[in-house]
Amino acid sequence: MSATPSRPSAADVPDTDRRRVLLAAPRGYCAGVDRAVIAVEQALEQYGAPVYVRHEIVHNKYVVKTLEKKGAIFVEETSEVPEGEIVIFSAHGVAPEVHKEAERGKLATIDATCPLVTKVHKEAVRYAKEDYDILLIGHEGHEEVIGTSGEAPEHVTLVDGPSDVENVEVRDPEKVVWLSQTTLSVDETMETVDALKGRYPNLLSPPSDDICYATQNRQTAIKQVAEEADFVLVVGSRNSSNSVRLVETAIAHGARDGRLVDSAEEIDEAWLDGVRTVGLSSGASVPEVLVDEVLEWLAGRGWEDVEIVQPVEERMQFSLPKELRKDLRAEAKSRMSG
Ligand code: 0K2
Ligand code: SF4
Repeated sequence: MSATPSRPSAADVPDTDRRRVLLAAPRGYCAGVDRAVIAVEQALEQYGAPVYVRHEIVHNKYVVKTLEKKGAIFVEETSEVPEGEIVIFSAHGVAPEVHKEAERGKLATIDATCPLVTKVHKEAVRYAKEDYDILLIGHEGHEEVIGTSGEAPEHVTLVDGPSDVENVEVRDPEKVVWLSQTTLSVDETMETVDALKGRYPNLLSPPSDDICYATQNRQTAIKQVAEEADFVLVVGSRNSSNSVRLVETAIAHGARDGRLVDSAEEIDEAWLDGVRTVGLSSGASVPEVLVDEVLEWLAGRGWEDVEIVQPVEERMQFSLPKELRKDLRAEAKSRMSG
């Protein structure tokens, strides 16, 4: 008598063959992004369209498009904003010169710079006053680095990763401090700092971490996910430093591969050939709706089983920019007549 082969039921599928998603937490919006996006929405409600925003309020295509539909106009320079209008500065911060330009252009401003970026600006001002050479670890051309450097251009030298350390020159090796962009890889930054300390043993460190809590927490979570994930998807835009860092961190911590996608539409099914466990996270500028769409996309292809991996709790909140409590239209008009 020959045995009839029976199809395995779900309960028979060995754990190692299960298709599952490891969903990192915390992920998505941080307190600084939430505050900046709400600031634009509230300005539109309070003053009506248009409201100008200098630079992408946060580095996310979907957020920018959604706010554009509501009446926000994104520009790269304050000189593009008509006299007497309202302009919002992005979460990444601006150099003092930009505030002066806005004043010269008779603009009313709302500063949506994240308070944790402002903290780094203040550190730059303080160390410049004490005549330190400031080694700012960050990515060349990134909006935040441009803003922070602008606080003390004559004191700041940009250090773009460990390989840039050999190019650094300082006036006095005994009077050097390092600061950093808030959205870097924690591990790579420590490598850069170690290399700098090799050259300047008395290098001073910032009084508290410049890489912010949100960047650190998202990297901690993706590291844990990457230990078990074959493949990692990170939702975020290409110009979002913290989002790009999440893919790199995942690959450095065990994921075989990983990709950054703006939305579910960009996922290529071929990436998931032979993949059992997909890791999923999103950058600090990414609304949760985009993660939900990726989860739906995965569920439709057999990855229905979702486990949350949350090594750290997060509860930070910031109050809205104080300028939203004033009548800015009236203020701008009086500037024009004054
Ligand atoms: O990660 P990035 O600094 O490129 O910026 P976003 O993607 O907009 O994330 C928010 C961070 C803004 C300031 O730190
Ligand atoms: Fe602020 Fe950090 Fe968010 Fe940047 S990533 S906006 S520094 S909380």
